[in-house]
Amino acid sequence: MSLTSILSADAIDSAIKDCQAPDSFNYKKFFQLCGLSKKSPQEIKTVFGIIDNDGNGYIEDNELRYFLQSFSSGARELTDKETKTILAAADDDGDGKIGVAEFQAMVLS
Ligand SMILES: [Ca+2]
Ligand SMILES: [Ca+2]
Repeated sequence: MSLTSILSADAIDSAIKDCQAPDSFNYKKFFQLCGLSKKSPQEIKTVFGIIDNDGNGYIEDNELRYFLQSFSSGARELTDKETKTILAAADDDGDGKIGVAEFQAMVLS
């Protein structure tokens, strides 16, 4: 399963280009630009599974760092500040990682 089966390559491109500068990542804008915020909860779950690289059911710090690269292999890594911002926004139960329901809520927020 690849992301381009859910999102258009063009939309991913423009979402990645919009946050090329370090610390310019805005998750709301990114999910809108790449089209994910218009997808079904099931499709968002599939995308979650791609970002959850080790498949343990959570997106953790180290996977968040490579968040953009899950969408496009040539993209930059997220900065510490950016990963902390995403975690703070998504981690409702405060366990320091993002579960699938938390991810769906963040994307659809
Ligand atoms: Ca994981
Ligand atoms: Ca959590």
